[in-house]
Amino acid sequence: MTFGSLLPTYFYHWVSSLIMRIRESEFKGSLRRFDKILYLCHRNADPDALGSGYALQKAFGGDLGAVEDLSRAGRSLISALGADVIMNPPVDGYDLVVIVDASVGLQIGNPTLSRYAVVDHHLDKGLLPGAEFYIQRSATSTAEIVWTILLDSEVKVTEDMALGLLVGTISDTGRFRRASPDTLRAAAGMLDAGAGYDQALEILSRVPSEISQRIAVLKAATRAQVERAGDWLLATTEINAFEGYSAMALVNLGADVAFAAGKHNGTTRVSGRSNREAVRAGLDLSEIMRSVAKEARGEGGGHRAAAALEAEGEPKALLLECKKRSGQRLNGA
Ligand SMILES: [Mn+2]
Repeated sequence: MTFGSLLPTYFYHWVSSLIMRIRESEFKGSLRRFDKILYLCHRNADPDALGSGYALQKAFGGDLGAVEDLSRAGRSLISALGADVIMNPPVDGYDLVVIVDASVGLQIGNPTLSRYAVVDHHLDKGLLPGAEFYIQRSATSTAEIVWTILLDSEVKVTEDMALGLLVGTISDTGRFRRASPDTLRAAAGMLDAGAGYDQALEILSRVPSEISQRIAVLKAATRAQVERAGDWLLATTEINAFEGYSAMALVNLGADVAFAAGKHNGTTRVSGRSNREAVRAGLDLSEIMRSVAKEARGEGGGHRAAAALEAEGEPKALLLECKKRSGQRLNGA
């Protein structure tokens, strides 16, 4: 009988999880056993995941991949960096998969992984027990952990690597609202390495870059009608393209709730957006869109603060109905 078989399983897992946990300075050495490496980002990959994965890929070699899709800001970062991201990469084609910015299998689509590592700032246990090694500690972003890995490995950090990490840091800290002293020290290092703060903010900007989009949004604003319902400002507008952007722009200009409607091949599309205060007051645009659409032989849904519908009927009538129900909801009727 071996000594190991006398130990309860959970104790064995606890001990082995301690062994697998490594420091940032040990990351480079831990990769040495593996040839083909994939840095894998979670679903709807954000700038923290992609910027971190990109910097690791550039520093130590390998491929960068993501599951299902990229977030809007993630896409914007990838095009600024000119990075290649393999969507839904075949994980069994790699000797090691390094999961970046996630610790739970579901977030990476539960693939069957043979050998993998984790680098993350979320504190879920999920994937840790089966990992070859991992770095997991509380930090305001994974980018900060990766920054320390690069410094400890004495890697030459290029401008692009620093920019990716800076955008990740800015977006995960809510533009430094949740920054710690460590966050700001890391960000200063990224700036020293050549990342531009203005460029990082531009990558995260929600202002549409296409001229057609900007024209549509400006037209939507000049045509907007604003109504006051109690303490709430409700805006409606008609525009035959970029309804979602237009509604969002009206909220950014000061409306609590905004709806933009346009006609597309005989059906009308309405997009709605609201600010946080309206959601906190109980507004649920997905429910409003669903109910308005149902009465107009259409379909609607989405999220509480962002929803849309497509239905039969004139834009004006549908906008009026959306606005009326929002006002009633916000004023407790
Ligand atoms: Mn993150």
